[in-house]
Amino acid sequence: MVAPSFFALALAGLFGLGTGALAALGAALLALVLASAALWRRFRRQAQQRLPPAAHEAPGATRPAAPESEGQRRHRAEAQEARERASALAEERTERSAAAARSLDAAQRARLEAEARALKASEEEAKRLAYRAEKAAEQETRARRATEEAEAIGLRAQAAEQMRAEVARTARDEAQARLQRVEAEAGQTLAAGLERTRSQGFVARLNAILGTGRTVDAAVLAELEEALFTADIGVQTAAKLVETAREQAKRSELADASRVKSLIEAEVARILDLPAPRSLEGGGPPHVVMVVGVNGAGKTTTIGKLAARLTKQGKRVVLAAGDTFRAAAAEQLDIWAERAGAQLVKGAEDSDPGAVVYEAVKQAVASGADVVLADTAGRLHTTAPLMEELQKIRRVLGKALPGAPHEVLLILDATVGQNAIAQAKRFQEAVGVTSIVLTKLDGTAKGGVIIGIADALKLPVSWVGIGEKVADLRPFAAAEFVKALFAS
Ligand SMILES: Nc1nc2c(ncn2[C@@H]2O[C@H](COP(=O)(O)OP(=O)(O)O)[C@@H](O)[C@H]2O)c(=O)[nH]1
Ligand SMILES: [Mg+2]
Repeated sequence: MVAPSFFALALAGLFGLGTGALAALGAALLALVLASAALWRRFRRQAQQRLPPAAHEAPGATRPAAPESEGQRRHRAEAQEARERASALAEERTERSAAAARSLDAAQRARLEAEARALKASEEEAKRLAYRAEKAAEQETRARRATEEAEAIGLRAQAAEQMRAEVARTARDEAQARLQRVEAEAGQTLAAGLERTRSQGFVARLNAILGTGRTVDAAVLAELEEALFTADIGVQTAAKLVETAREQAKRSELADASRVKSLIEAEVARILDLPAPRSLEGGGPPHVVMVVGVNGAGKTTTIGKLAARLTKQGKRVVLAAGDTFRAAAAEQLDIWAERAGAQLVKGAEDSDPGAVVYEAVKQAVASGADVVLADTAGRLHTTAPLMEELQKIRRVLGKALPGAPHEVLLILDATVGQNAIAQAKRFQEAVGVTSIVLTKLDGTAKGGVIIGIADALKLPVSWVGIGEKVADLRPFAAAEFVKALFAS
């Protein structure tokens, strides 16, 4: 558009046109531009109307009508022929009637009139024939349309069926992949998970003192006492173990260090071997588990691991997102639920955790689930309100299902060492813990704390966490644990 304007200006300059003529030229150019824009729009509209129908439309919806069948064509031709005959007969009849009217001879008039009547009858007959042929053609059209419609419905049903099969196949594949993912996560061995406690913690010190083939004399006993008291097993327990060693030293003049070591090992095994209730089964159904512990101890992770374990066994699991203080907590649980194939019940952020766990138990009862795992908040554990909150949740669970919770799992982070013993005391007093899950044993040398907890609180350990994978949550067995811990 710029180029023609320049061109016009140049022309005007060249021929010395006046400003009036220049304005007229500009207006003409503008009109030309507007007209071509309108033409272009019309062309585009027409082109769009000519576009073929979209490919995603339902099958049958855009199918063109099928060409006429042989029968339809024959009936239409018959009708046409009969109509033409009728009109020829009508013409002829009109002529006869006119001739009859003109005739002066009575006999001739009577004959002509009779002929006109006969023609009328034939004409009527031809019209009836035309009508019947048309009707037959029409019926055939309707029948064909019905067949086509039925075919289209069939096609649509077939497409819907294919879609359903595809969705089911995808869901099955996803479930399979999820299972394989969970199975692929083999986890580490117990001994490897306890490596740091064994090589840097109290076992290492024990080995340093008793593993050298020394005779256990007063000096060795003093060393042992110091090592055990500064370990993470708690004062009471340390004293008990030192006493075991001293007894042995007293009994034989030349107490063998390895003998003392195995005595201590046996004593640890005895302390840890508490009668533990069966975990994750026995109550309900559904068996309701309330999971408690301070923030970051590993509650949500442990719930996820337990859920994955249970669903793998074919159990149906409901997770209750009872930690409503942290927005991310429900999300974290959501991911685990998805991964494990468990059902998640959650509320809005800051909603009443009691309401969430109540709803979860009710849904689990209604759907016939096997286990409910209820997550709880762990913040402000040193102030009364959290403990009161947990007591309330406990009561609410009992209201939702008499006898629930059937299990209260206390999650303790092994890395906090002796602090875990104090935590266990508080939770035990407030909500009555049935057993302990000791997490993060893999990341700490303070694994000895498990002995202190079992000894001081007589609380059994049901599970231990030795890593982030599903398989890294192990059912606790005292003998196996002690063997892995003291293995050299
Ligand atoms: N290494 C290791 N990390 C763990 C274990 N259990 C939990 N964790 C991690 O500890 C952190 C806190 O866990 P979370 O479940 O969110 O704690 P919650 O606040 O008690 O729910 C997460 O990063 C977990 O992955 C374990 O046995 N070993
Ligand atoms: Mg959590």
